[in-house]
Amino acid sequence: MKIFGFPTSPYVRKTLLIAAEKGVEVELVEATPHKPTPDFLAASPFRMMPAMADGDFMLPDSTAIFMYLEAKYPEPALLPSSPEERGQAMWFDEFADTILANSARGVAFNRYIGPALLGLPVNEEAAGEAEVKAHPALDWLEQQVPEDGWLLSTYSLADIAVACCLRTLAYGMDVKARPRTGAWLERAEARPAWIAVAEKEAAMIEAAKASGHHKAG
Ligand SMILES: N[C@@H](CCC(=O)N[C@@H](CS)C(=O)NCC(=O)O)C(=O)O
Repeated sequence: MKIFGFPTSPYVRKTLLIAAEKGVEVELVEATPHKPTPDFLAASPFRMMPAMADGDFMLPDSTAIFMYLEAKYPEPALLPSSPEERGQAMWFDEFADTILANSARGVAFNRYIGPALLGLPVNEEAAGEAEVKAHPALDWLEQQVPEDGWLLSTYSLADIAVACCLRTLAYGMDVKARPRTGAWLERAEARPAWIAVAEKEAAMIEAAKASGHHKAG
């Protein structure tokens, strides 16, 4: 299975992690919305990453890809079984993908991703504005995180989506300052699937820097 994208994106990281948790082998194909290849465009008509190609079947959108993988590879389940927790898992996914991601993007892009990978100057004003918006979301999250274990009764899409977004935010600010959130994130980061994806991400960032792609913008 191919995933198109760049793993500093929380959505791309989310799909890589879901596949890794399920033991599905993935070929990560570097793709950016700015310079889309024909293959990437075929899978993602609106140039958003990630996109997936599983043989001839193509699908964009991290949550759509999650639903596909959960149905195709049901074990280990990444959606809890009760109706209540299923609803909550989708809400955490939505919270991560919209409320949290909106600020993560501004903080991470203006402090790290733009400067390190695209040759852009640090934009502290824009990063600071985004960071102010991140705090209410992080405060709310701190109240949801349990002292031990996961956001819901089992490790699920909820943990994956939120942790992936925090990982992007961490490129530009401290996301472990809140104690429950910090400890929960460290539990998530200790999972073998997370470690494997983090290694892929670090390697792709180093390769992008070394090849000078960032200078070309
Ligand atoms: N709902 C989508 C969001 C994907 C998304 O916004 N991806 C960003 C990268 S982090 C992107 O490709 N943006 C390019 C654009 O907006 O043109 C998902 O879950 O995959």
